Amino acid sequence: MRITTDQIQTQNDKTLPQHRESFDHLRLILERKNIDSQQVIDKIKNFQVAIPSWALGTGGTRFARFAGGGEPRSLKEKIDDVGMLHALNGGSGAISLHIPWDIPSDVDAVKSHAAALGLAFDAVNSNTFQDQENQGHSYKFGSLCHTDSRARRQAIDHNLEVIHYGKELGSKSLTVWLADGSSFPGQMNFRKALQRTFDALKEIYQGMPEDWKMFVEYKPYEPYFYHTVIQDWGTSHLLASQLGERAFTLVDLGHHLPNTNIEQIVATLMMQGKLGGFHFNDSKYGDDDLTVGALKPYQLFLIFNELVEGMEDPSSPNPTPAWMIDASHNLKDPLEDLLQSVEAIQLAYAQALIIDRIKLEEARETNDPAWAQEILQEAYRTDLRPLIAEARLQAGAAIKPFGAYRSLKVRDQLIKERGLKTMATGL
Ligand SMILES: [Mn+2]
Repeated sequence: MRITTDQIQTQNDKTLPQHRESFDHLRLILERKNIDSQQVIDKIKNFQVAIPSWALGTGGTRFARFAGGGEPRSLKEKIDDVGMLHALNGGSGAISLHIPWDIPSDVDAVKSHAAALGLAFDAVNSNTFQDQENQGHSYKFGSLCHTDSRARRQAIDHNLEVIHYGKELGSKSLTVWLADGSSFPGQMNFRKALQRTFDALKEIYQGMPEDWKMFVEYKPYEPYFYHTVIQDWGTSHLLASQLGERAFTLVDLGHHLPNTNIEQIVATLMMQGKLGGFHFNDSKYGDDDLTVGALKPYQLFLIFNELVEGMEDPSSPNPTPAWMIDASHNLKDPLEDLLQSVEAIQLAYAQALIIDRIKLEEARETNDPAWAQEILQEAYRTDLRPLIAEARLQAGAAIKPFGAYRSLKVRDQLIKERGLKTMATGL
């Protein structure tokens, strides 16, 4: 299924007069603050968040999975779904593939299908956190950290195979997230496990093309509950630094213990030029993988404040990070959830772009915390939704993507096309 420009146009016609009124009003408010709204809009239009191929189906918990109906049955249909998201919001112009759930069997067909929908291939993701059928060695006790060199060899070869698929599709980066760890004290030798992981990553790193980047993701616990080999940003940064200049840390918002100051981690990594990838989601307790901005939109704004500072600093050594949504949808329609997530990301980004950075630095230099808070919250509390809508309108997308999605009855159409009891590959 595809959403046509005519359908978008018809939807937009309904809300255009109201949108014009709201946006004109906002533009005046921003003008009074000496903010050029078009400059902000252009940055929003250029900001593309990748959708992972596993996010289009219903996610489960370790207890149950309640399929939602009309789930994509193939990689082609997953690309169709991302294409629809991109048609609606103009901000989801990339897909991040997971291997082996989504092995492209006909590379040329997959490439041209994605290109026709305006989609690029972002980072490719390996999977050594579960055993595949007919796999020679189990990952039950780890992959790159495994005590058995044959299991490590298999995991290294898998990552090299993922790079191979990525190369064919035009990806430029590999994301490595390892579930490796232990659940009981004494089970694993911390030092040996980290050393083995480093040695294996080195081989994978050397197997990447010259223009590729490696993103090393960290996570403090889960699926193992006592220790994780790459538990935090410090360990990831240590590995990335030793691997080489094309290895970076990847920050996943859900991969921190409660109340961690993620914005500070972002600032530190960008200062070192080592923030390579970013996974968006939201959480209350752990790696809850909820809709971005559903719980802590202010924290997201504070994180974007640091991201913008790092990205706008001409002397910053940090490349533009690869952005991806990494969430699971076990209650909502995944496409609706993703539309909400992208909007929350764009809003936080826009809010961070209108912070008066000169005044903020003055407040900091004169040790004036009250004034600093005023400046931050002045930006945060400005309703920029009409500006995001204008960015979408200019990009040929929907003024109100969520409303358009419901009004077009997309899910009903998908159920008609694909059936009620389809099941997307993934978790
Ligand atoms: Mn992640």
